[in-house]
Amino acid sequence: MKSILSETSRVPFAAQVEQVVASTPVFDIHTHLYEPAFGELLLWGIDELLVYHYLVAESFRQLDLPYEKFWALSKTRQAELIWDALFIQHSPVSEACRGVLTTLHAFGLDVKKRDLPALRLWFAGQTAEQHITRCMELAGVEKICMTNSPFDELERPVWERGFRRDERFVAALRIDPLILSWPESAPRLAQWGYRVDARRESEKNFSEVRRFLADWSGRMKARYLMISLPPDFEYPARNISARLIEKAVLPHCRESGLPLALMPGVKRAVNPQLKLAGDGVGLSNLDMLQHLCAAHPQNKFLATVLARENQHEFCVLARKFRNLHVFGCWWFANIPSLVDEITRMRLELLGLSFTPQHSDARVLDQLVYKWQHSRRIIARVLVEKYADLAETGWQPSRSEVERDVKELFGGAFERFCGK
Ligand code: RAT
Ligand code: ZN
Repeated sequence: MKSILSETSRVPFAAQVEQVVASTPVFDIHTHLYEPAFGELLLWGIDELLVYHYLVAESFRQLDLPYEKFWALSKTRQAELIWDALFIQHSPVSEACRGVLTTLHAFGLDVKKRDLPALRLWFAGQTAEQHITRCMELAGVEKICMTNSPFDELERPVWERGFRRDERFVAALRIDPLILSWPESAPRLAQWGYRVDARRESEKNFSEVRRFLADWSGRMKARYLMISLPPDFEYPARNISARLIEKAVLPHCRESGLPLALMPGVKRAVNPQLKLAGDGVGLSNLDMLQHLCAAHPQNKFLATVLARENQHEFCVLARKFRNLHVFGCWWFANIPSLVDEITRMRLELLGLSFTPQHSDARVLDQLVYKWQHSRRIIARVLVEKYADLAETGWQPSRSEVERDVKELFGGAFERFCGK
């Protein structure tokens, strides 16, 4: 892979650290990408890059168009409007805009021409299969974890039919609807043959939910289970969400040895007119995470928090609980200024026992920019940390640096999951 790091530093071994960070393959532990068997669910190409929901939110700040009119347009037309509003009428300085350009540039395309039709022409000449290989190579990604939901109407039939797995992709079982919308999810489980009754809480309900989780974990060969949570989520609590976690999800995770990934801080549909782009962030009460880790030492928790103001408390919590693995700078936290601050804080408080980044890519091509941008910052922070050590006379050897970066890029995660 081509080195993406241009900075030379005062530190003699900086170039070596940058080179190791640029070339170490990464396990991307949370994305919204799909393996090829899912066909059109795997998004790629220039129009998908432009209609990414991060850019939709930004473009509405520039457009006067009513929401409904925008949504009634074809994807091609939406992409053109976003291109014009965010790249032509203004300089594309936001992180999500810059990302599109980083990606195109890495493909060898000339961005300065500002020529959308020419870009479309280039993408029209690619196939999904060759594009997967190209994007993974340019990003230095060796394995991709998907986000897989049995509640998704398009995705479920593919799993039910069965298919030959692509070794580059692994699955994570996403269960937001099960936990957060039980009254709507229970009838669906019942329809699928699980004997649950949303009107009455019973041991039978919980054991059937466990059976559902076991069936789907097995079918997907899931690496972990995952839920995103609102800022005010409480645990323990006398509500069905907390009870389902306690009585079904955690026992299933213990039995199967799978971690539970928690992502607190998202306020869903703050502006529903923006659809997928309409979610916001709020400060979470992390007592729930503390209680979960303390009350369930036999369970493994992966977590990332959305609010900047939660990051310090979160790191301190991870120092207290070895059944908690910190990962990624998530969504609104995945901007250079915060990735720098958060990665620095984590190294200072947790050493190398965490996973600094995941891409959250929804469009295949985004792997390229998300990883190029993150690698650059991770390298810069590591160089500084090694430089601080060097002042004491402690010089890291190349193999030590390689070992450390492997830890950060999937090693620590795999070990945590395998324990
Ligand atoms: O980052 C995103 O694309 C968000 O829309 C969410 O998907 C978030 O990452 C999530 O997994 O809930
Ligand atoms: Zn996500």
